[in-house]
Amino acid sequence: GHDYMKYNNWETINDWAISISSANPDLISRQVIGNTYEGRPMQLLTVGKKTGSVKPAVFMDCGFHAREWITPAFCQWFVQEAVSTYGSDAEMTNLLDKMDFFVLPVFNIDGYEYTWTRDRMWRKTRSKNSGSSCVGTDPNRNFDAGWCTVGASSNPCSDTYCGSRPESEIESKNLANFIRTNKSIIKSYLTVHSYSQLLLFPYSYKYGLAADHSELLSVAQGATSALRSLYGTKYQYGPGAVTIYPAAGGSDDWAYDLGIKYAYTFELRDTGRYGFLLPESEIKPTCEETMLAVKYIASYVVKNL
Ligand code: 0X9
Ligand code: ZN
Ligand code: ZN
Repeated sequence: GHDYMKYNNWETINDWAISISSANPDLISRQVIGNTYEGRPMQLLTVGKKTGSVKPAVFMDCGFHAREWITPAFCQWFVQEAVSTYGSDAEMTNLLDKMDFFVLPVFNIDGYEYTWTRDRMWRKTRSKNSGSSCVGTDPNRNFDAGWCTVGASSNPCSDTYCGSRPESEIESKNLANFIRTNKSIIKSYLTVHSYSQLLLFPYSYKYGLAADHSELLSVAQGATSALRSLYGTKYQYGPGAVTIYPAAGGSDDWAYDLGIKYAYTFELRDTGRYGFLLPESEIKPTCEETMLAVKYIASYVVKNL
């Protein structure tokens, strides 16, 4: 069964998405933004008080890279914490009254399922590549942002294969189509990865600074200090190219260049002791501290509309 303090497989997460939305009809609605390559439904939850008017929104996805299991756990935690603290936590109540969170708990569902059944360290999608026996594309090299120019490979056997063209992956296309359609209301794009304890913002496909660099930097500083306030977990922050490595085709840079200013990539715990194999005992503290950073960014966004 479903447990917020354990890693849940795709079937359990899918059932959870359906049941938590039907149990909270005033706060959650659910839609499928498309199917994956292998035909699984990409469930998107809209979390926010239903007011009858159009609200600004934060889009957040988890599970881009299949083996980063703490990240779907965080998206599930976020949804549960949102509905259970609405009406008691003043900050969450204000956020859900004034905005919506679009939450995609698992982006790369086929890859995630593969890590449960075949190969725990799988990263990419599970699509076939023509002319190669190697499977999958790195979805975070597959977006139209300096596509395949740096930090990405054109070899289908590479873990950072950029795909045959931007949005060659149906999962990328489904996400990009949803964001393009809702671009006027989406004020922030958050994409959750692991591991390394970083909060990254554009650019990663080039060294040049984003037009909003100083504001992105100061919001990142605020968010990481909120995160650290709970258990002392230290996060580094800065533009992706200089803080982690140059890498083109990421969804954060793509969203930013589309006009979504507050575009951030989280790299959750840890710094390498367990890496992708983060023990289940760290799910709760990781999620609780990350909540503070996400709430900080969202509160900044609502104050600065
Ligand atoms: O390389 C990535 O896609 C991310 N790191 S991970 O270890 N989770 O694979 C970092 C992404 C930073 N943003 C861009 N490169 N656009
Ligand atoms: Zn990742
Ligand atoms: Zn909590």
